[in-house]
Amino acid sequence: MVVLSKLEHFPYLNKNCIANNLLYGIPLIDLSKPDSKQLIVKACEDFGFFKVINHGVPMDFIRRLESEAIKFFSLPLSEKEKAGPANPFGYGNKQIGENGDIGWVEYLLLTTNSEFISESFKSVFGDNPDKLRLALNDYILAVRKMTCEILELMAEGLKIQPKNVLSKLLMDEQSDSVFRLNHYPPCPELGSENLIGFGEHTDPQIISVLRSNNTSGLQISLRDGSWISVPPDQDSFFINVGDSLQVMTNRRFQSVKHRVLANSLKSRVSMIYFGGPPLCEKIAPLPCLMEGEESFYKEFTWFEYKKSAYKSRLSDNRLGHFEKI
Ligand code: GA4
Repeated sequence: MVVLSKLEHFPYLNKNCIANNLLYGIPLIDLSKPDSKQLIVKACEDFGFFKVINHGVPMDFIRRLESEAIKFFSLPLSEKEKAGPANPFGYGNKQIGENGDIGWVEYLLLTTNSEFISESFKSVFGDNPDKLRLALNDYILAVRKMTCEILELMAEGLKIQPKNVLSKLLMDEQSDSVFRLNHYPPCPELGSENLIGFGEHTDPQIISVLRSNNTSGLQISLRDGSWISVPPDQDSFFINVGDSLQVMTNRRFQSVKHRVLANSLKSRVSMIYFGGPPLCEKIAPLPCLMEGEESFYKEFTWFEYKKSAYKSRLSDNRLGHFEKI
């Protein structure tokens, strides 16, 4: 009985979610349904996180990128290291960022802006025309398109005009977006202990779009501070509200804290698109959402926020420095 009365407040929870996820499900948004605008807004307010189905990204693009990523991560370490270090872009292993964070993960970090992957890729892999590069190109363009559709539905749900206020930041030639391929190798010695694959953090950008294979590990933090495991689903995407969107909505949405735990038996492969604005863009609450209220934040540009974020540790509260006292 208690469960049912709680669920009434979460209209996006369908039977599928309830079966998958016990008491608190993960909000599920069907992009082909007319009520998705309102449900996206509700999911961002309640969780800063939701799962998307009927997303329109061709399965072939997803499978091709996954299989190329697996081929890359299967190379000998010495080969992979030729594409490193991930500073700012390239191959990284265990070390996350520059400030001492460590995880049970190896990854490729790439920029997606203007000259796009070919340039970023050349600096990482040299001139080698590569199937991975082509797979990345198709995948990122399709995922960016879907992300922009989601941001436009969000703007409509928030009654913001024009509806491309958010999506235009990702479509801008100067958009400072990033792409990440993560590989979490299995860790058989684990036993019942939890090993951190990627420590808890929020994403600094506007929005992040994650797809993984069918290996568990991702957890999100709920508003009460508890952690729940997100059941993996290789056919869906998972959307995170980032710090910048928290500021642009003056905290109506909050960026979601998340982490990844290593799995003792199966390898986890995830691919994440981090949609960011141009470096010179002011990150401030959208005036139409303010209704006479004060901004919780000082004025800053994405460049200033990013610079400060990259000096922080993963679990730091990065927005703290930018709050008005
Ligand atoms: C988290 C989101 C993205 O993965 C990322 C990460 C970045 C990195 O791996 O270099 C950061 C992290 C992320 C936030 C704080 C800083 C920077 C590691 C770190 C300790 C690419 C990003 O944009 O911010």
